[in-house]
Amino acid sequence: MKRIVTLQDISCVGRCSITVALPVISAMGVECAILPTAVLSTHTMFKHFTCKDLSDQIEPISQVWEEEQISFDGIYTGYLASEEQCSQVVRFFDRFGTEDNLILVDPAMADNGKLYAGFKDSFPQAMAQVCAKADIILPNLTEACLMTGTPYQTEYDPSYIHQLLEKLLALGCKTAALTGVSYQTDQLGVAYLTREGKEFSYFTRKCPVSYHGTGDLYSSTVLGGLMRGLNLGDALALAADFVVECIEATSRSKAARWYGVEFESQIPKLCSMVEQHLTV
Ligand code: PXL
Repeated sequence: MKRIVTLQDISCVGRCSITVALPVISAMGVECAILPTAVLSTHTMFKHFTCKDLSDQIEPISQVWEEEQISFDGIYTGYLASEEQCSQVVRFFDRFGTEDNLILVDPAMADNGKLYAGFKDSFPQAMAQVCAKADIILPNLTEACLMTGTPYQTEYDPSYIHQLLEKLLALGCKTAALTGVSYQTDQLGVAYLTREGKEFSYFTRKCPVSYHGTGDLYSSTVLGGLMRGLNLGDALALAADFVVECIEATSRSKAARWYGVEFESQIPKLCSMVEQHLTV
């Protein structure tokens, strides 16, 4: 069985970051180790929240893992709480990254043209250093614009997306995949470009509602798919289809909460979607 480690926060309530990555990646048949970077009472969309920074744990935990010769087939990072933490994650990549393992970075820090609460304007530059070391990065349009100094637009054409992907590759990553791409009002999708010039996009129907944490759900599913041996295009497509299933299930649910997507009820479907992809 493949083993990955994810470095991101634990938001105790709110269905994002580790509370999404752990169940989803495990359900996909991949061991999911965690390195919690902070503990929050909830994610930062709530009016009040506590946050205990765990930056000082990254070095000692890494040290012990190194002594124990623990290795990972994948390293996956999401929300990081500070610029200092971005530097620590870069050091972690230098320590545990190898020729054979995969580094996936979701620079979760912004949406709809704005940084999340609590980040300074200089934060995207620190996150760009994390992206520079990745095999695959998965920013949304806002994050891509902030890291590349590109004006954020809500209307654009395929050449704008292509240029944005080129600028993301120039940060240093091997493959850049942009989420939240939409050329038609009823479609939403993902577009990627590799250093070798391979380009691909995949679109699903666009749901009329949106929920918090779907970016984390998307990245976790992509990573699980890649670890199970899917190629990147298939992993991106599987994850997009799964997120749509989760959003639709949430919008049908009378008990749904405002703060996250009800992915739990869709886990059996995820397992069969993975098996279907593997048997094609
Ligand atoms: O979903 C990304 C995310 C993760 N962790 C925390 C967040 C957010 C988004 O707001 O606040 C703590």
